[in-house]
Amino acid sequence: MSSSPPRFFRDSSPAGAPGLKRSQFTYRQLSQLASYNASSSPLRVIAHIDLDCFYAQAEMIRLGTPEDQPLAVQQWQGLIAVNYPAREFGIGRHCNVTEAKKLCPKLIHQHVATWREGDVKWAYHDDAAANMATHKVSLDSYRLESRKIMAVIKAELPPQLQRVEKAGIDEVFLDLSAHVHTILLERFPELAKPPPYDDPTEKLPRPSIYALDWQADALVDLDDEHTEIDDPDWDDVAILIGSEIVRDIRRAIRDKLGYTCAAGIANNKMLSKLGSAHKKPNQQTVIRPRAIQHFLSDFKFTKIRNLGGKLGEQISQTFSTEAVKDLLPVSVEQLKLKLGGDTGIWVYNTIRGIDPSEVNARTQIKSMLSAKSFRPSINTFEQATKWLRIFAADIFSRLVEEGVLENKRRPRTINLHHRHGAQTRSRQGPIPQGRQIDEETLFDLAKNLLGQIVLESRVWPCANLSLSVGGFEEGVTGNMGIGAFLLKGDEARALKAGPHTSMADDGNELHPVEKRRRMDNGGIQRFFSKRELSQGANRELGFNDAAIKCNSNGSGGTLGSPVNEMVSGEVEKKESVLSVSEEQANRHEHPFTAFMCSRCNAKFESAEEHQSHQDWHFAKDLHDQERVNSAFVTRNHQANDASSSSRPGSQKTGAAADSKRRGRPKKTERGQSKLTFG
Ligand code: DCP
Ligand code: MG
Repeated sequence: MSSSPPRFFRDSSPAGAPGLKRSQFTYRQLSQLASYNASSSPLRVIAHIDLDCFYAQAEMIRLGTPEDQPLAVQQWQGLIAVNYPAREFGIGRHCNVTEAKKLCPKLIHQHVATWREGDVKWAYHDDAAANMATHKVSLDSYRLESRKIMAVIKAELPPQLQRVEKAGIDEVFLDLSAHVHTILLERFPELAKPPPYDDPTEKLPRPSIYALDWQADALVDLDDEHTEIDDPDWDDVAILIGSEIVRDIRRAIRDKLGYTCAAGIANNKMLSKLGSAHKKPNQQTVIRPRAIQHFLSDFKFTKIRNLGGKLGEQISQTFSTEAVKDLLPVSVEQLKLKLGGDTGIWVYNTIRGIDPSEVNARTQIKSMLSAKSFRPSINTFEQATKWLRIFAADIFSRLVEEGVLENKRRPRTINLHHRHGAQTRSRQGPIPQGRQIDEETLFDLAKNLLGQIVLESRVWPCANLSLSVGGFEEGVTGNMGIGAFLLKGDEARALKAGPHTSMADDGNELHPVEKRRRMDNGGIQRFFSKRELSQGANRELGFNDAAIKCNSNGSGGTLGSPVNEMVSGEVEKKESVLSVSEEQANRHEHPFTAFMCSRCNAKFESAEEHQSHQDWHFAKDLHDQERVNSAFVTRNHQANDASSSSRPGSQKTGAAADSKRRGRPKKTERGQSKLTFG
C-alpha cells in the first residue's frame, strides 16, 4: 500500500477555533464513512476504474506492440476492441476488418484466441477468422489479465478497508470510504476528537485548509451557484484523498502490468462510472458533490445507467427532450404520474445525481453459458461431443475464476440446449455435490444430457448447442441430501430461460438487470407463471436419481414457424451476441455502448442487459412454441411427433402470459494546484 504525502495548503488558523465557520457535515456523517453506510453518508467516496481499450491493450502487451501502433482485436470479420491510435483513424467497433484496413492500412488486427473443434486447449490461430464453423472464441487470456489487474488493485488497498466490486472484465467499483476515513483521521487529528457535548449531530469544524491540490485530475466544472472561492469542506477533502488513492492504483497497474486505465471519483456509483468515461484514455475525473448538477445537466439522460433503453425512450417521448437540464424542472409528482411511482422517484433522484446503491464485493454471477451456432450444422454425436468438451473447459475456467476450487461458490445445475431446425430441446440436471467440480465432471454431465436428447427423437443436423451452469450457491457446508438438489418449479423455469435469469435461490438478491427486467415486463417467471411443473412428473425423468426437467419442443409444419424462423435467422447474430456476452457475463453496463436487439431493435446499455433480453426472447419463443403446440394438441387430440405435451413428464402449458417487453463561464481546472481561497 502506498502512502501519498498530504496535498493540502493549510490555513494558519486552528481548525474548529471558536468563531470559525462550521462544516456542513456532522460527526455522525463522518463516522458513517467508516461503516460504508451508503445511503446516509454524504461524504462517501466511490471510484470506478475502467481499462482503456482492454482487449487491445492485452494484445499489445502480449505481442510487445509499440504504444503508438494502431491495433484492433478481431473476432471473425468484426472488431471488438480498438486501441486509441487506431481510433484516430476513425476506426471503431462498428467497422469490419476490411473497412478498418482501408482507413488505416498499417492496422494490426489480431484475432482473438479460439478453441478449434476437438482441441483440448485454446490457442491463437492465424486461420480462425476463415474457420468460424470449426472455431469458438476463447476469452481466457483476457480473463487472466483481468484477474492480474484485480490482484494489483486489491494489493494497493488495505485488506480490512477494501470493498471492491468487479463490474465487468475490465471495470471495477471501489468503495474507498473506510480507507478515506482512516486517512482523514490521520491527517486531521482534530476529527478524531469526540463531538462537543457528545452529540454526533454537531457539525464538524471546517477543514484547516484553504486549497486543495488536484494534480492532473480532470475536475468537473462548477455551476453558477458554486464557485472555487467557496471554501473546501470535508466532502472535497475526502474526494481528494480518494483521488490520490486511485492515482496510486492506476500507477501500480501501469508499472506492474503495463496497462493504462481511466477512472471516475465521486460520491456514488452512477457518477463515478460517468466520470471514468468522461475523459479517456489514461485520465481520472473527479466529480465533487458541488459539481454534480453542472456535470449532469449537460448530459443526455439516455447516457445514464439504466436510462439508455426503453425507459429513456419513454421519458424522451413523454417530455419531448433527451436533455437532463430540461427534465430537472419537472416535479416529482409529474414524473410519478407519467412513469409510475417508483420509476418516477428513481428518475427524479437519478437526474440529480443521487444513487444510494452499494459497492457490492460479492460477485453476482448467476449463471455461465458457453455456446456455439453451427454453420454448417453438425451431424454426429461425436462432433457434438467435441464441442461439449470445449464448453466444459470454457465454463470450468470461468468457475475457477469464481472460486470453485476454493469451494467459494459453485453451481448446482447444468443445462444443455440443442437446436435442430426449428426444434429446441433442453435437458437439465443437478451437478453432484460433495466433491470438487472439474472439467471432466462437467463434460460427463453434458454428454449425459446430450445422450438423453439424442435418445428422444431425431436431432441431426444440429444448428446450435449451448451448455450453461446455474443455481450458484456459496460454498456448501455439511452434507446435503439429494432432495436439496431437486429443482423447484421457479428455479427450473428460470434456469430454463438461460443465463442471468435464475432466481434468488440462495437468498441472494437478483442481479439488478434482472430486477429491472422483472419490473418492466413481469420477467421470465411471470411469463411462465401459468405453467406449473408437476413435481411428480419431474421425478419420472430421473437422472442419477435426481430430477431432470424435460423441455422438448417439437415443431410441426405450422408450429410457430414465424417465431422459429426468426430464431433460425438469428443464428449468426446470436453467435456474435453470445461472443460479446461471453466475455461480459458479469459486466454491468457500458454507458456509451449501444447494444441493439436485431429482433425487435430494442437498445441496451450493456452486453449483459442485451443478453438478458436475448434470454427473454428465447424464453418467449419456447413459450409461444409450446402454446401453439398445446393448442394444436388440444384441438386435434393428436400428438405431434416431437410435441412435449405428448410425452410423460413433459411440461404442461397454460394460457399465455402477457409478453409485452419493453424489453458559467468555463474554467479550466485541470492541473489546478493552488487556489487562493479566502
Ligand atoms: N467488448 C466486446 N464487445 C463490445 C463491448 C466490449 O467484446 N460490444 C469487450 C472488448 C473490450 C472490453 O469488452 O476491450 C471492455 O469493454 P469497454 O466498453 O470497456 O471498451 P474498451 O475497454 O475496449 O474501450 P474503452 O477505452 O472505451 O473502455
Ligand atoms: Mg474499457
